[in-house]
Amino acid sequence: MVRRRVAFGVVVAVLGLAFVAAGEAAAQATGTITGVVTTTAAARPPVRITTDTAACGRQLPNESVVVNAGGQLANAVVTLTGVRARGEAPELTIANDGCRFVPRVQVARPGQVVRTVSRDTVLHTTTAVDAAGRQIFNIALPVPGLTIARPLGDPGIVRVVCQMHPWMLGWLMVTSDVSAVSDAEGRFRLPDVPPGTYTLRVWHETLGESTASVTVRAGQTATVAVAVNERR
Ligand SMILES: [Cu+2]
Repeated sequence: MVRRRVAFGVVVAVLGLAFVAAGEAAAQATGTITGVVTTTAAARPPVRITTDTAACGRQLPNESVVVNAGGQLANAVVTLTGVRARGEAPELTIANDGCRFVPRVQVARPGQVVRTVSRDTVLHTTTAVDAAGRQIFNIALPVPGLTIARPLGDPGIVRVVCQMHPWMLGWLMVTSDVSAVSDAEGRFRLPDVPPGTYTLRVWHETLGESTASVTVRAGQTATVAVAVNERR
């Protein structure tokens, strides 16, 4: 009887190890895509400010194209069309900060709640508009520190505007797909991608769209360079 119990225990332990091994194999069965978005487009001249200059200053950086000296493009949205993002989406905040929306460009999941806050002493609105021109929400932020949360809707590109300051502009790419925004050096990283060959789609607010093909192998990092140039 004792021997039988011991044997049973050993079988359970072996089965347990097999499950752990299978779990690890599943976790490792994905790869990562990293890359850089580049452009031949030049940075734009600063925006001249004529209202609320006490709070906003007389000029602000023009973020419609944010490119460094090496031609590396920030604020481009990289999406792996048809590959669903895994895990929880990171929390999302749009700050009215220095009379700009910070961050300028973000990715979001359908229905995700976005928080918006003001860090300025002037009245701002955070007004989200979908591609068809319909308002998703319109929030007035009269005082610094006030935070308000609202849900986003269906997939698509959402424009964020301030009704007080026409130069203020932000973007949300609402998608269930694996996606990321390029950083100040144009870099992006897409983890947890199942092996396969994909079309990587890159969207930029003024330069338009571009695609690149990339092949992902389990446990490996695929590197891809993609250019988004001005339409002629
Ligand atoms: Cu504003």
